[in-house]
Amino acid sequence: MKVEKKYKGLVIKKFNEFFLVESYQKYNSDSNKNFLCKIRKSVNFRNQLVFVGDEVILSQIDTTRKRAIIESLVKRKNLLERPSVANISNIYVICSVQEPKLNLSQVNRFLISAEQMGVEVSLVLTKCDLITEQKRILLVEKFKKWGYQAITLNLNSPKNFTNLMIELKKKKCSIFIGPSGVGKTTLLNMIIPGLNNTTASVSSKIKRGKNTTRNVELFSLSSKSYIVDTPGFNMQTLEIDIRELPNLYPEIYRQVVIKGIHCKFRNCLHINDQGCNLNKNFERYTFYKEMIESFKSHYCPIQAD
Ligand SMILES: Nc1nc2c(ncn2[C@@H]2O[C@H](COP(=O)(O)OP(=O)(O)OP(=O)(O)O)[C@@H](O)[C@H]2O)c(=O)[nH]1
Ligand SMILES: [Mg+2]
Ligand SMILES: [Zn+2]
Repeated sequence: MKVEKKYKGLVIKKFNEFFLVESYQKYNSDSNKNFLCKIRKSVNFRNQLVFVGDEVILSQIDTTRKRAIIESLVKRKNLLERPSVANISNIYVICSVQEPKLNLSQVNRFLISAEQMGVEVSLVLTKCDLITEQKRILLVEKFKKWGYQAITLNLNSPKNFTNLMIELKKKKCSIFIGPSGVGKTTLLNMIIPGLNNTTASVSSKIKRGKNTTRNVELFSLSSKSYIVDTPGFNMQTLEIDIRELPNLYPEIYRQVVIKGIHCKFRNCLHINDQGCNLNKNFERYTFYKEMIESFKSHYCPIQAD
């Protein structure tokens, strides 16, 4: 049956030139609200410009065959690159404490890349059943100093999963990012009953994940809440405006914005700069400094008024 009206929907999956769109519209008693869609040819946006997480307007709706055409794109709030996902409200950086081993420099890079999006960032430490309680507490203390209240998960303790699930249900669209093999899909399977997405054990040879998840897909947790599972990736390059970097470290941001410290130069990068008043006595300062130095930019600080 063809419907004349236009529906608004959410892109939940993308493959080749097709998009799976969940319609917001309720019709009849049909519980399947998903439509297989293509983009209208005459529209002046190209295929690659519609991403998972985008809201779209559907036309030429065939409710029997579950087909429709994407007529236009609703203005998006943000776009995460690598993997490309639109309209994210929360980022969960997922890292395991063992198998693969926790790599602090990598956690730092994931957090910085997440902070760049300007949305709420949370840190989740998985596989805490593989370390002692004492070690777990030390890690929580460490990340508190980094500015994050780490959520620690243990496969043998469902309580933490339940708490996280309650939290996720309050968020609009959360994304799980982190290296391969840390347990992103395992977590998703526990949160969404009956999902049963493929997971795989970490390679015993190379002690790394096997890149089990291949696609970006949005899963519904409740009618107003979604989660995106992503393929694990080890971030190599970060593209950040050097002047933005101090704002992406809570340890620096808090000193500048909350405590109101002033350096001699406006936009001071806090690297041996003359007249810098930042308290550099925090663990991640070395990472920060290395990151600044790795961006080969000819940056000139601007003198404060
Ligand atoms: N011991 C322990 N193992 C876990 C835990 N969470 C996940 N695992 C195991 O870790 C392995 C990798 O889990 P996945 O969920 O496939 O990891 P992933 O992050 O989705 O990996 P990619 O899809 O490759 O990015 C599986 O064998 C899981 O059973 C945990 O809390 N404790
Ligand atoms: Mg996975
Ligand atoms: Zn400074």
